[in-house]
Amino acid sequence: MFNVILFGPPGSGKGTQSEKLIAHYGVKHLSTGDLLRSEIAQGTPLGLEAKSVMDKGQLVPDEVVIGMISSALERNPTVPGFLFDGFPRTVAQAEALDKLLALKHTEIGVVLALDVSEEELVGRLLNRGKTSGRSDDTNEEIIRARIIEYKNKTTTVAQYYAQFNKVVHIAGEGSVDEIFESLRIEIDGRK
Ligand code: B4P
Repeated sequence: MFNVILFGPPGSGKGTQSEKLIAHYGVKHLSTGDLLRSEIAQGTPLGLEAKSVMDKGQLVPDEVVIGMISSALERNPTVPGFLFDGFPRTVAQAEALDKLLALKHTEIGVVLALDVSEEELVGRLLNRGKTSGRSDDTNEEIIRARIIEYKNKTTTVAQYYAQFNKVVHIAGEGSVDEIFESLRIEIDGRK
């Protein structure tokens, strides 16, 4: 089993590249953003709580997302690997993930970090907001709050995995296919 974390700020291309990686490698995609939006769409109590936090550009509490990932791992015992997209976003989430994977006698193979400038991120997300129907993409203030939340709470996740030499930085600007090619080379070199 080879497990990958796709890491980067909001709008860096995690969701976009995940689609290509799933098609190429057949891995199981676990996006906490998608899982949370599904709870919101179903109007569950968890979804209602998450929506109020996400609409401010803030992170949903660790215990909520760790619980969602733990259940998702249990539901998929036989996949060839997991692709974590938008998770972990805090060091507490990263430590919890390592423990969950250790229980399954596996670990993170590589953390692929997409580097994109702040102005490019804001432009991409405002552009997506025109059609996505996502309330957290339509307001520049909320988008910038998400980027600040990333800098304050999520960049430390890369430092956490760097101590195990698992982080590779990838230029996240350019065509979607060029970026996918860079990701593919890194994964194939480590599997
Ligand atoms: P997520 O759903 O994870 O979404 P994201 O970070 O906004 O976007 P992503 O990075 O996947 O988007 P992409 O670049 O592909 O999180 C949303 C919210 O959920 C968070 O703010 C938080 O509140 C909550 N949440 C999620 N996980 C959590 C966790 N673990 N803990 C706590 N809270 C959590 O797409 C952006 C746009 O760029 C698209 O329009 C795309 O077409 C475009 N694009 C992509 N690649 C491009 C390229 N190469 N060139 C030009 N445009 C490109």
